[in-house]
Amino acid sequence: MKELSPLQIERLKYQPKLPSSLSEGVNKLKFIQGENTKAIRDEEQIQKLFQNTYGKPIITFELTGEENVSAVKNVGVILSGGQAPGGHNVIAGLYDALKQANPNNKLYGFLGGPAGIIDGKYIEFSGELIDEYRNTGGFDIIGSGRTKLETQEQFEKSLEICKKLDISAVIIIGGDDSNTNAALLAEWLVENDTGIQVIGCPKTIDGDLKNDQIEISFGFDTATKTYAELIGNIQRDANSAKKYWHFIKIMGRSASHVALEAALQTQPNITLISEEVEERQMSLSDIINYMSDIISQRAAKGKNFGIAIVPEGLIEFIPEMKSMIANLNDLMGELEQDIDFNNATSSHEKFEIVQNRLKEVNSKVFESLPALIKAQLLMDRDPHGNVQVSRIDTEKLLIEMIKTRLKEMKSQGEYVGKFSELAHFFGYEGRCAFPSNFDADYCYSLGYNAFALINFGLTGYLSSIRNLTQSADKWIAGGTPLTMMMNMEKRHGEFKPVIQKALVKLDDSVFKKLENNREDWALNDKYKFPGAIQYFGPSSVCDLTTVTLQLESVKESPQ
Ligand code: FBP
Repeated sequence: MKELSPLQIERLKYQPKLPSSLSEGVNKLKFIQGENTKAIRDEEQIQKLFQNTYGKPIITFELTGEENVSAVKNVGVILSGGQAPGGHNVIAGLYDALKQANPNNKLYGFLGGPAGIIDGKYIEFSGELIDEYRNTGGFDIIGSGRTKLETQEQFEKSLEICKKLDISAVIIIGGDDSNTNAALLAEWLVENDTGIQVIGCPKTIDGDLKNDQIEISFGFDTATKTYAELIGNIQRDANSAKKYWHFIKIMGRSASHVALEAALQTQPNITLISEEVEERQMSLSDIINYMSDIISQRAAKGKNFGIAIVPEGLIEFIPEMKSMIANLNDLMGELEQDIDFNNATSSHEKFEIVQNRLKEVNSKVFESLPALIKAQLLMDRDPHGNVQVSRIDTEKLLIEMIKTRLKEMKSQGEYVGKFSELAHFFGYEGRCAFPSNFDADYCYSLGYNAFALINFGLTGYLSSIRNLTQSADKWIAGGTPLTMMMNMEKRHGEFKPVIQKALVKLDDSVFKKLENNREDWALNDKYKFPGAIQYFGPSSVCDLTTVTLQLESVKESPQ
């Protein structure tokens, strides 16, 4: 018998809230069809690749007085990609809706991510198992993985296991890459006349799976609140001891939504935003100068301490780095086959081979980096071809370069302070936290709604719950066609259909809020202390959504 903490015991009892349209179960729903949709870009190519699932209408559910009878439907679910708080509630919502529709329905969980459906590894969920995981963080109920589901052979194997278990729908809970997989699988299953449906659920702490229809991916709320709590605590410590500069790298593979949200909640001295660095074409030395100037201005006021937030994906947005990493990514495949590279006995030898094979301009950039960063850049890519930025110590790179710059400034009489630094990385600390009330409710609703989409025979849709800054009863449930979010992008050297990542927009109110305040926050200590996520207490604290969602829902310029 597992021992539970007092909070675990209390959270198991929490009853997540549902939109009022879903509150009477899935048998009393009707769906309203919007207009047919188009891909966000490259319409023609996407339409050609998704001939059966392209261009479907947006769906909204409404309550109806009539009761529909649901046929028996077995469903399989996959957790895909990085953990995000609330995944277990998606499964709980799905399970409850499925059993409510017809107690003979069965829910299967594929183990270890998409690999589970390919390898035929699964469990059947029971009510007891689901009850153990309600409102808990993590994906440990069935595990997750990053296998890319895209080949004919993988699809055939998936079909085989679905047939064996009499599964008529598969739910893929994942981010942009995983939902791209969902779209491909949905298309293949229709093309092959299998009758099996595929529905996606928008997951990722990164917050970059969003658009007009998907206001936010789940997990962003809890993860950012967790990081903001930790940053706030560090700010108090820094402001008490007044002796350290804390450099905090914040998770979020490409987009800086997580760093931006955490910064808006805590008001640190420096916040870098990768998208701004790219748009303003800031070189690494521009960034170092910007940060060193703030450090020096604070030192002139006697403040040899501060907080700097660094988004995890920064390195890929610095123009000279971006070009070098793209060149390196293309080279990685060749290097895997390269005898000299594979036989090299020291890192130094490997670096030399890489330098010789990169284009001259990129080679110089690579050469200028510390050995630690060079080695990290040469680590394996993930199955989708992404550099694993969570494993690159960008914050340490910045610290080393700032130290050199401050020395220079000191020698020229431009800096009078003392620089003692500490590096942190907040990522894994937030991905499996107990979901906030928002994420617990949102995820449960996403799962519940996913079954409603299945029940109406839909496929190639993302479960969508909108109007999220309102109370849960006013949330709008429905479905967004996956092809609507797609465009063509280069992956592993080839153009492929993918769901477009939503990056931070510099003309948006969320970034403007930082931009309008950052000078003040840099020199005057305006630290905010959000504290721990509250699960019980006033709704103004417990059910509060993120600053990002609030600002995006208002769409007017903030102060
Ligand atoms: P997803 O896009 O799969 O949700 O993953 C998000 C993320 O947490 C990123 O922020 C991070 O860069 C990456 O996963 C880390 O990957 P891993 O879990 O494989 O270490």
